[in-house]
Amino acid sequence: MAARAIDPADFNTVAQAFARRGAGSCAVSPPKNSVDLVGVKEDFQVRANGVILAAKVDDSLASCDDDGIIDGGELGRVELTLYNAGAELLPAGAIVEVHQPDPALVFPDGPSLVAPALEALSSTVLELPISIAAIQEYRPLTLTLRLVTPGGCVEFLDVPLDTFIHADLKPMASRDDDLEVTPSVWTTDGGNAEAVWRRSSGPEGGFFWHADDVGRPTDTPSSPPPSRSPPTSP
Ligand SMILES: [Ca+2]
Ligand SMILES: [Ca+2]
Repeated sequence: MAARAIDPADFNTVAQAFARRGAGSCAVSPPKNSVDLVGVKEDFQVRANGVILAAKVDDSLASCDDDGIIDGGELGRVELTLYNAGAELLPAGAIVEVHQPDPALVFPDGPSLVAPALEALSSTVLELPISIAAIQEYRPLTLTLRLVTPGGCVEFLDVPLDTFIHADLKPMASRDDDLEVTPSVWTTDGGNAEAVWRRSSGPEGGFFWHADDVGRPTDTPSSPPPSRSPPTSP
């Protein structure tokens, strides 16, 4: 990334040199602590590599209560960040779709979109309008965002996106923070904390705080709010 920022020609030369040695755009490293390199996947090509960096669902296109959650009668969007982690131009035509969507979801423009061309090591934000059919109760659900890129490293890439629909947020209504809604009362601190900690979701559903192993020493705590003792009796 630094080489490309200084001179794209140098970047291409470096990328080609890495690819000749098996570290092409689709190469996969072995586990960080591996001592036998088992798990490494070599690639001898320089190409594009589209990935979904982040995604969320909100009610921002036509909201009744501005709580960020899609309720009946509102129009929201799936917003996602598409990133080209490869060293070649990602040509226009990558497709992002909500794969096998829940019947409660409605997509006014269809459940998929076509991405524009994307330069190497650059990103773009895409959005897909979404609403819900007439339902009466709160529901958690998981969307599967499927990315298919022309000539991509894999046939398709699935990214789960946990969300919930038809709910109302009541700030300060609970003494507990189970991380299911935002904002969380937990805070992060320290250098580059936003690159280490993030609110994430898992295969079993539900949200939690996750810290990436960034491969270097960090001092970036995630902290609960200060505890408050009940007033003492005289
Ligand atoms: Ca709403
Ligand atoms: Ca609501």
